[in-house]
Amino acid sequence: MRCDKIWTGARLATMAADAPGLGLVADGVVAARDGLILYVGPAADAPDLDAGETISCEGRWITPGLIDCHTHLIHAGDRSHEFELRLQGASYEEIARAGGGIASTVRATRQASEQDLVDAARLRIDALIAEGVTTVEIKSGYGLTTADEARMLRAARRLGRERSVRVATTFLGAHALPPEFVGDPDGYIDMICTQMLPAIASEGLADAVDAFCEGIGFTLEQTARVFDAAAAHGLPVKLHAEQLSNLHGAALAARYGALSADHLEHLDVAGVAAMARAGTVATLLPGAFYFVRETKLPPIASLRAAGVPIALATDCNPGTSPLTSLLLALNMGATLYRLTVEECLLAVTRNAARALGLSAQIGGLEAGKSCDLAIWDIERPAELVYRMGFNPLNARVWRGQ
Ligand code: DI6
Ligand code: FE
Repeated sequence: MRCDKIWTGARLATMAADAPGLGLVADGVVAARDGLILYVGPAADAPDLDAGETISCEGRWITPGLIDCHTHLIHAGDRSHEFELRLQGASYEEIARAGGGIASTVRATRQASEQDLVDAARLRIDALIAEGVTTVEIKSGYGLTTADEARMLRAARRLGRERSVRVATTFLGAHALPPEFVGDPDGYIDMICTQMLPAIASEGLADAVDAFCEGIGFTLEQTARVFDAAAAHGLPVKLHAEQLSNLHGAALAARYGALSADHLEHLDVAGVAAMARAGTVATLLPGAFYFVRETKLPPIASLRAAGVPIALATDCNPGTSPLTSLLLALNMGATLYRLTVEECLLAVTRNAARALGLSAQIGGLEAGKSCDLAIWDIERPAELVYRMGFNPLNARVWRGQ
């Protein structure tokens, strides 16, 4: 069989949907043709492969390229000063009153050109790429006008063209109330549904639609209107739900067949059941939990018992999770949430792909999927979860390159 490249002498954690656990293969081979996996599995079962290039992995481990399925990577400005103020005892409220918080990121993002946004985010995406990440989701949500949101999403798409990484974009117009609409959140939701979303959809700038359903964000009713508009444009939805309080956002998201509901610290049993029925992924964001020193744990045992697929992501954002290490998010998933090694690794591969609606293309080493690989200098997959601040990536392959 003719192929472009073959990796031999590897130990594989395929994360394949039909394999038990991590889908381990002791003496494995991966063959790529035209950017896709042509064969993956035991060397002993491999067909006759006639490769342009053969790479010997010398016993290293290969996993699917990692997937960061929830980020706010595109933004301008700097909020490290707020962090300093908080360490000196200032409250969020005081900081917000002084013009800080999310509003300061919105101001800075509105002033930034598309080029500025790409330049600032490049450093962050490169940090992820250096850890074997091959797919990154990027949300808008700091522009809050049609033009500013569209510019954020164009910058995200451009980053994906500049770097060897797949970028999935999400329109998060309903992230915060812009200053122009103070006192009129329903007016802003009207504008999202009748102007912003149609414009963004017609330019093909978003792969999904998200909202921040929260006391300090938008209500259940407002979220439902955004979801209806998304459905009218054929876009799948996901939701920031139950992060600070329980508004029953996850159940609403499940009713709309959401790809994922994210954060979920305050999720209740009814929400878990609704997500299980709908097949909605629970995307957990331990970086935000850690950074805001949250103490309410998401209902991991209930999610596990109900068979809700769990994903982990960085939530990279300037306010509550300035995290650009998916490997550290793995460690936090285990340390803070007591997820098992297997759960953590599936959470940034197979389940993260599902949270993006990309299960057919990525998230597992399986014939026909994109040949996105992370090759690691480790002795056991558990090392990827166990270590803190250590990067054992040996090589990264995206679409067979
Ligand atoms: N949840 C959060 O924690 C952040 N946004 C969201 O939807 C906060 C974003 C920020 O402070 O910039
Ligand atoms: Fe977020």
